[in-house]
Amino acid sequence: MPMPTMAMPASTGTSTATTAPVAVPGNAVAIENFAFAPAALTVRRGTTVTWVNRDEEPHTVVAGDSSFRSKALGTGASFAFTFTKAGSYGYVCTIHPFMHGTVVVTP
Ligand SMILES: [Cu+2]
Repeated sequence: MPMPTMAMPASTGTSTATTAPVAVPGNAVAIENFAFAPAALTVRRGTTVTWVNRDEEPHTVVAGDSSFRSKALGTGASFAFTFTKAGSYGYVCTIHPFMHGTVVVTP
């Protein structure tokens, strides 16, 4: 006896959310909308961290303990610093002191 062929709806698959927010690569900090993103970054000792200004406004990246200091970064400009010592480095944008971030360097 004939088996009715079940018309299975084409499986379109579950919509896996592959559209993750554009993650900044592990060692990069974006400067966007007057904020550092991520504001807190943890890296291993010896890592070079790069800040990229994605704002229309100039920003700086200046460590609280002066271990690094960028000049004013225009739109699209970047600043890189290699952390050779473990520790916690707080930094600010000296133009907008309310902008601050932290890089934690693990041994
Ligand atoms: Cu700023």
